[in-house]
Amino acid sequence: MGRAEFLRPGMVYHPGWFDAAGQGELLAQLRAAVAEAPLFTPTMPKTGKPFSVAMTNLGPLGWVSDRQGGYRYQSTHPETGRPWPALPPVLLQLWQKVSAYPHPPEACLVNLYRPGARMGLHQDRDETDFAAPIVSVSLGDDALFRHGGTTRGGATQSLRLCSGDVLVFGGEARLCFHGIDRIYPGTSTLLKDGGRINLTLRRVTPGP
Ligand code: MD3
Ligand code: FE
Repeated sequence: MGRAEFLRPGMVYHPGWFDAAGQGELLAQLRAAVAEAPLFTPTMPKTGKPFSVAMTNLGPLGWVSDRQGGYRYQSTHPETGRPWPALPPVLLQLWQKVSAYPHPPEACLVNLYRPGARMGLHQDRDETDFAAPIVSVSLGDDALFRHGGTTRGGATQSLRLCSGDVLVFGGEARLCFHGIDRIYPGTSTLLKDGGRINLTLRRVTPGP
């Protein structure tokens, strides 16, 4: 586990938070969860254009998007109609250690990037609680992550994320523009078919 670095106000980087054994345990738990809540391909509101990233969720709420309903959180999987699997203790413990927030996360969005997948610059604003941070975990192949300020079109900085890295976005970084420009195939052996998984732990509603 490396030292924490502050990359912009509210944004804390913990390189190598999870070692190889910790990454393997997390991946085994994710595989079990994906067996219950299969990956789905969200589509854009209005246009119905598919995302290049496949997704699923863990926890009481999950983020989904489709042409008809747009971006939203809901308690059930959009295809199976079943509740999302529980958040594993290791992720609840991570949140307790790095978030400085008194209530647990309600959602863990799981993003799977196969080679060529990307995520354009965006803000995360579908939650009603912006006081809580968002905590991200990277697994698998390296990725080029880009982050900027809270207005579109401002200067951005890039950071190459590696398997096991953790990022925390609180304060003014909670509403920063961010995205994934590219995946570097073959840079990790964690996923047998390659690719990258990103987890984001989120508080969706204000705490009780
Ligand atoms: C900064 N995911 O799921 S993780 C997302 O790697 C998302 O899959 C990217 O953007 C990924 O919404 C980036 C880093 C991240 C995630 C959420 C944030 C940075 C954030 C929310 C607010 C501010
Ligand atoms: Fe995001």
